[in-house]
Amino acid sequence: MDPITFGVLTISDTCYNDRSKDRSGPRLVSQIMQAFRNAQVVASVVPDENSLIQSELRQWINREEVRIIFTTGGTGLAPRDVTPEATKPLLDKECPQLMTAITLASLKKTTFAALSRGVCGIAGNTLILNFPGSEKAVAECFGTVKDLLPHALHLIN
Ligand code: MTE
Ligand code: CU1
Repeated sequence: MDPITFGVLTISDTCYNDRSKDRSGPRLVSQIMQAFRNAQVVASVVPDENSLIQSELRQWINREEVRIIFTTGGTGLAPRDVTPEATKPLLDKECPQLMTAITLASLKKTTFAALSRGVCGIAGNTLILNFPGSEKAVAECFGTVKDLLPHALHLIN
């Protein structure tokens, strides 16, 4: 795969208030660097606020070199969990089977995977995937999709 830039967006009130509590974001960054030689990564932390999530996502979507964005957190059932609602309006196309693949693999690890509402889709030339917020979950979800990503990007453009 050609060198590309990944975005890793941690979405969590707790991590926004204390960056040292963010374990899933750094875990994703290290997994990306291990899996993709020459990968560049931009990473950021935002609270569980629709408008702040969307403005960060939009900035990355508008950058030509950012081809894949992983979000982590805010996919569950709590009142403040709004990651899917913030992501969906930005998508040109949804990729529901990508999330089905993630969910199927996740359910083999834990039934609690049924409590994630994350979405996947394409915005411009960028593929966006909502992962849950735990370090364990992002490791599992990244492992499920990593081999699909080069072909997915090839198809997007
Ligand atoms: N998916 C995987 N693969 N592994 C996990 O441990 N945890 C689940 C689920 N998905 C989990 C998972 C749990 S316990 C919750 S509450 C939901 O993701 C939502 O997590 P979030 O609110 O942090 O996004
Ligand atoms: Cu949970």
